Amino acid sequence: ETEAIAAAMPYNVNKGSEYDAEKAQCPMAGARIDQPAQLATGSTLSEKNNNGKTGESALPGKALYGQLSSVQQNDSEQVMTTNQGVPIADNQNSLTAGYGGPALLKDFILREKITHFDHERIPERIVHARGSGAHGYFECTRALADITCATVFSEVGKRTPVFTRFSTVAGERGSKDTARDVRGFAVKFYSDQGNWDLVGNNIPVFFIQDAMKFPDLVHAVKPEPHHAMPQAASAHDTFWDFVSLMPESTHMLLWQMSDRAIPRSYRMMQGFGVHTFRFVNRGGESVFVKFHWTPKAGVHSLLWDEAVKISGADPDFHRRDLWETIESGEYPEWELGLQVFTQEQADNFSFDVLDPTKIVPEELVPVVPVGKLVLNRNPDNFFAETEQVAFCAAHIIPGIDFTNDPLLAGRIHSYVDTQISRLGGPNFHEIPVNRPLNPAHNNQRDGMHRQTIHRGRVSYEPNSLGGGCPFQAGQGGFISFPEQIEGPEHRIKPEKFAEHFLQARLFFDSQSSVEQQHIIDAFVFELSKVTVPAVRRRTISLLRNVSDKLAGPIAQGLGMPLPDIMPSAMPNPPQPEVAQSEKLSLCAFKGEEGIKTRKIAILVSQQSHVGQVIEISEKLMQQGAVVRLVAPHIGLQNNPGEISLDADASLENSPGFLFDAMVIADGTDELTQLASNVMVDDFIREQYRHKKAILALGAAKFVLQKNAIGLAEKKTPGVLISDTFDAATLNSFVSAVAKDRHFDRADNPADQTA
Ligand code: HDE
Repeated sequence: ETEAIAAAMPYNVNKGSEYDAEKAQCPMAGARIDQPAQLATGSTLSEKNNNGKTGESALPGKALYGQLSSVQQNDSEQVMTTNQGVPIADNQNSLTAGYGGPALLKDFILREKITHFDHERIPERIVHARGSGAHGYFECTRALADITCATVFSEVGKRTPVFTRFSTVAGERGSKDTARDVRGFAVKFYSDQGNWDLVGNNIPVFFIQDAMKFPDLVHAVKPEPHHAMPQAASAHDTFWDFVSLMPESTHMLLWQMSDRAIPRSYRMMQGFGVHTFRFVNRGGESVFVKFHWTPKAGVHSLLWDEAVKISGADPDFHRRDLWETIESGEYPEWELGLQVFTQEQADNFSFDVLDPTKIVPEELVPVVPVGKLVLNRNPDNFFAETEQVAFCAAHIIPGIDFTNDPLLAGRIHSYVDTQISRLGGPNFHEIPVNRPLNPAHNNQRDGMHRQTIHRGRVSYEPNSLGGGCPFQAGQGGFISFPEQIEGPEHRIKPEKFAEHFLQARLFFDSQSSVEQQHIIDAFVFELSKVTVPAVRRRTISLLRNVSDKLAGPIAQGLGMPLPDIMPSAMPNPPQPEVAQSEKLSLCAFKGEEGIKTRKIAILVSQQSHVGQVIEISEKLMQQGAVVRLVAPHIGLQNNPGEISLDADASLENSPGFLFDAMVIADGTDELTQLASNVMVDDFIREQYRHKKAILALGAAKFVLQKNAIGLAEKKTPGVLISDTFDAATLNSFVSAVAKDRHFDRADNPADQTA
């Protein structure tokens, strides 16, 4: 019988972490699972380059996985020792004088252990403290040697190892994943010209135009200093006080209030370099470039109500999602696209391309795909890799250069500086995850935590005692683009920086009506948490510059009259080139992956038809979905006369809002066990309210009748009720899940017309 039960359990070869008991098991304490060969090479540069340089892309050093594995520790079958390697006889009892006597100061074993423990934490990142990372590779799909000498782009098919970290901005290290916030999207390319960090966000613009304002912005959005509240939220007085006094933040505010700020998954969001950068080719010619990452899985978001609830049930929602999908072999993938344009084009735009509160609409400069990013390996140790990884906007390589964006200038300074206090000194580049694959050779010496043992007596240049080494790379090294600069020193910005509203309006006008409503709702929610009426008023008077279609409903939602419009710094702005841009709406990024990696709950009980449950699970898993059996309790659902189903999850530990869709299979006795369960009612209501697909088979219609205000009696978009589970039912359900949300559904089941 045990075999029969085992055979009946859902099994999905592609979902190791979810279902394959063997793969899901933790390795024996201390043991290390070696990467399969194709994984290791997938994320490394060509092995044949390891023995000396054979061309541009030759890397004298080891590939990244080799670099990290050389410091991996395998404790299996080892005796426990102190940090000095002294074997420890007893790890349970401290040394005392006599039985029950005082502990002794000379217990160096206890003291070493406690001292190390006392210092286990390092300061968290001042912003972007909460995050998750993964290893992978970047593959060039379009050679760009004509416009950049960055060898990452030198030839089609070339792979460069990467480490990527996604993050929220405002919350502390232990805060929830689903806060309304900007997401960091930072990629470290371990290129053969040294490390290049593209430290971007999932929103293409920023709040401020100048680094000078960054500490103010961060102080305003972080928990208020007197009582340290609220955590991971912008919905409070100080944030709105600041931004309502900073009209340049208006464009960013619209993005932040849009569904972009509550992504469904890190795997389902875009990334942007934000600033305009430069590409420079071998001849020293330069073009401007903007970086866009677009996920293959499409761009998908949560609903606010869902985000709030998820943060309670699973604060690690995004971290878990990233980890589990990579473990299961469904490697997330993004396309890198570039907008490339010239100085002459830039001069003629109605906005300044060096202003980080502006995008370059795709109607003006199309995005051209040039590569792909694949994340295929989870870190072995969160602290050693994800926490200690040090991204830096100043880490660029030959072929890439900065522009005079005044926000970027401050970033070039800030990142190295912050690592010095966060990682304890200037040698953080020696931490394995930060080490370049192209080894560092210079005369920098000493400092806290130095690992490298430099040999010889020469640590200066020029020298003759060391044979002149290390020597300058000359034309092969990094050469700054020789931009002509003239004019006086002053604290003034170019004129176009004074226009703050046209692109905010462009963004709003480019959204679907559902997205516009979500933006309005988000403003209403955030401002309803602001306790000072003058701040609410000022924000709305600012937003009137964008559109009264935005400001009006917000004022209404807050029960206040529409205030006067805030005077703008540029009363006669230039005519914008575009009034609507398709790619600003999430509707443009549905993705092509169908139900792949989507989480589907099948609600089961002792009354469920086991055969049908197994059939549904198999069919959905064949299409790449992650299926979980959710029951009133976990474990075996003893069904008299049938094989028992083994439930993965309970209604209590896995509520409906954690899933993308739900199924209730057919069963006996009108499925009374589910129909009478109040948690099933919650489950259905939330799936309904969050506009997700619902499939009810056979007797499941009684569950829908009894719950959720008689859903079975109504024809509701995305709710499928069928007596049988045949190919047509499966197909309709799969398209309903792939559609993601059914916004044509009433918010309240009672309002759904029959
Ligand atoms: Fe950052 N930012 N930032 N930032 N930023 C940091 O660096 C800073 C900005 C971004 O996963 C810090 O190592 C200044 C824009 C990401 O480790 C710090 C300014 C964009 C991450 C810092 C900005 C970003 C950071 C904190 C304005 C999008 C997380 C810890 C001049 C293009 C990287 C650290 C990771 C982190 C400074 C503005 C993205 C303090 C001064 C614009 C993704 O150095």
